[in-house]
Amino acid sequence: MKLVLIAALCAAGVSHVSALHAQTTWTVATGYRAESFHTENIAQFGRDVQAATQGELKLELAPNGSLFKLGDILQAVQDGKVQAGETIMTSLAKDIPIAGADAVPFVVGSYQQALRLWQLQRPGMEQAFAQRGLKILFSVPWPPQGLYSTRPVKTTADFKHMKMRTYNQTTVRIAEMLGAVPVDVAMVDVGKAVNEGRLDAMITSAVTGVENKVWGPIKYYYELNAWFPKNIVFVNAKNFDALAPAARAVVLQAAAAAEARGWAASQSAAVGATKELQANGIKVERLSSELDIDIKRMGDRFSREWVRSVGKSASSIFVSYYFN
Ligand code: PCA
Repeated sequence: MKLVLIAALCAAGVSHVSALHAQTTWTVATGYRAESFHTENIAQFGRDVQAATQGELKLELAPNGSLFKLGDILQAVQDGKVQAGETIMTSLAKDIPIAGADAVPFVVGSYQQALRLWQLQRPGMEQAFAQRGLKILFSVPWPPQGLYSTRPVKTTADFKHMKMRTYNQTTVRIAEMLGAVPVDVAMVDVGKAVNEGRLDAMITSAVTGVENKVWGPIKYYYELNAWFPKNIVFVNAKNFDALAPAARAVVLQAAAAAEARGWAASQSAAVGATKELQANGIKVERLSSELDIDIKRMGDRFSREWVRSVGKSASSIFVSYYFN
């Protein structure tokens, strides 16, 4: 008798709670640290969504590759193993060729140009994501990519046999063209790899160098301004479609705000980071004119290879980018 009563009370309690506060939680998996400006921006997005839906939709972050490694996040969200995620767009280039557009060297030289490229890239990306049952929420760039080195580099010959860190197809190809040895290291492991002498050079942003405290072994940073790779935040479309229409609208509105806020955060992080590298003893320099010419030539070669391998969708993005 007593047990029946308790069971009845519990059942009533549960249905009462779910009727009043139907609550959904999305976990957002990312391969970057909680302190990264990208992750902080996603956390703010989550707070905005939670506040605007009055707790109906809650976002929980799984940073640092704790749930899935960066390279596995797209598939995990696609397979419904986690509701939402963030990855770096260029890592998808093998499956979604136009995702590689933002890591073609020396096309984009400013945040304004990076935004223009994103606007041209977005429709194709949305289509490719939709085909995988995914919905894009927003995309935010890393600051411009520069070159780090443990020793001064003046000509391409200086790179021979250097261990060069890679994180996407562009960095692998550049290392190959330079005769360096490509070494794939996750962003969160860069500091350790540098300190253990596993890396002599790398192309990434000033922000990433600061976050990994690469000073000590790394002595030089050359401001290449080579490209502005973007991270992309997305959700499984089934989870998005399961929301009430008002909550869907809230998510899209908060995503648009997160995109704008993220671009501004990237820009201000970029300014502070180069100064911090300098303050920690890294020499911030320009490339020698010889190396500059050779690296630009490699960039051109990479662009040609990329457009040729991707085909029409790549050339149409670049034709619009350059001529419209
Ligand atoms: N940081 C990330 C991607 C680009 C960047 O600036 C990394 O180094 O992996």
